[in-house]
Amino acid sequence: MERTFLMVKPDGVQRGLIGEIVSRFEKKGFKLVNAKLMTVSRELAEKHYEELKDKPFFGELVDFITSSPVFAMIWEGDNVISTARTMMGKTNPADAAPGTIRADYAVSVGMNIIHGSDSPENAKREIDLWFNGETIVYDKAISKWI
Ligand code: RTP
Ligand code: MG
Repeated sequence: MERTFLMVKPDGVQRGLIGEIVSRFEKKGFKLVNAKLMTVSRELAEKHYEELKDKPFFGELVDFITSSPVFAMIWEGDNVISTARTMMGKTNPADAAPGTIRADYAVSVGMNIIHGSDSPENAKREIDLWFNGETIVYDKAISKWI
């Protein structure tokens, strides 16, 4: 079963959108297998976004992610990596399709509400980085997940 790392960024947490965002993925049929509200160290933010370290906005991006708490999550389900990216919408909310999270709740590329892993390799890397790879097991669940 595929897993991805999603994070409500500081703008989404401060605007009270954690519940709305969790709700969208729950209603879709994905399974939440770990989550935490946390402040982010510069070291963690720089590792998380290391692929972007040469971009002109890297410093601002790290400043933003470390500025205030984020809500970090691991979600599980069929094709959850790409489906979550589709549900999030394009990076720049101005280009995001109506009905996506970024289109519905954001206007700026810097404050675009949510992060989601963009590939199986990055999903594994990010789940290890943020949660030490640990997930919660639903071993007494009454039926198979929908
Ligand atoms: P994310 O990693 O946060 O899920 O976003 P993404 O894959 O859609 O976009 P990515 O290229 O990985 O960029 C990471 C975050 O950097 C900010 N950004 N700012 N000022 C700019 O031109 C610019 N471009 C990207 C965005 O907040 C983006 O989500
Ligand atoms: Mg990205």
